[in-house]
Amino acid sequence: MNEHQTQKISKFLSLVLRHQPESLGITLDPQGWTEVKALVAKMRPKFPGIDKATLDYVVENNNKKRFSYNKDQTMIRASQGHSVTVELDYAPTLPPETLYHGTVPQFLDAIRTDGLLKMSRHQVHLSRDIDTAANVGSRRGEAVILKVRAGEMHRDGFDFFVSENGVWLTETVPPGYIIFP
Ligand code: HQG
Repeated sequence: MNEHQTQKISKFLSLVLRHQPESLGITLDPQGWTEVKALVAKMRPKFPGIDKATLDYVVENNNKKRFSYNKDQTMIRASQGHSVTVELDYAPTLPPETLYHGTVPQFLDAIRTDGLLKMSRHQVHLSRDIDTAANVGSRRGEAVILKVRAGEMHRDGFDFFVSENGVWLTETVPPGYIIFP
């Protein structure tokens, strides 16, 4: 399968597994899982020839490992990034002392006032390394990297979760825990 086709399928999976399952006529269970068989069948008109092996390839080779199967590979879900309500059931985890968030200059005033909010997603997305944060920010313009004092937040009672693909998630980051450049 060529790179272009893989990317098209991956983008489509992000859309239906994170944001608009109803657009394909599938449903997600409370933890965000949907049945592989039904998904493949419903994708076939748009992606002729698609089968479970195609999905295996996309799940395995997606650059951010955005999707995962359950144990017996009958169900699939997005590992993070949802705007629909899901309970991802990741266990609260001790974060590193510092996490990073990449954003852009035009949001800084609002972030100074309100902190980091989840906006349309399910949680605020943070990363362990600066490079990832820089990439996330640069999707929208000139990236600005914010440092988040995650260890201190945790000691103050905030919960952190790490998704199956290594993204750190939390409900909100009040401005006092953010170090601005
Ligand atoms: C900003 C992609 C104003 C925030 C990425 C961000 C990531 C505020 C935007 C994942 C704000 C939300 C998530 C406030 C936060 N006022 N703006 N108080 N608080 N913001 O896309 O973190 O490719 O929902 O800085 O790589 O950019 O989809 O979040 O700029 O991992 O897998 O509001 O999405 O992954 O944007 O990106 P997003 P994000 P995927």
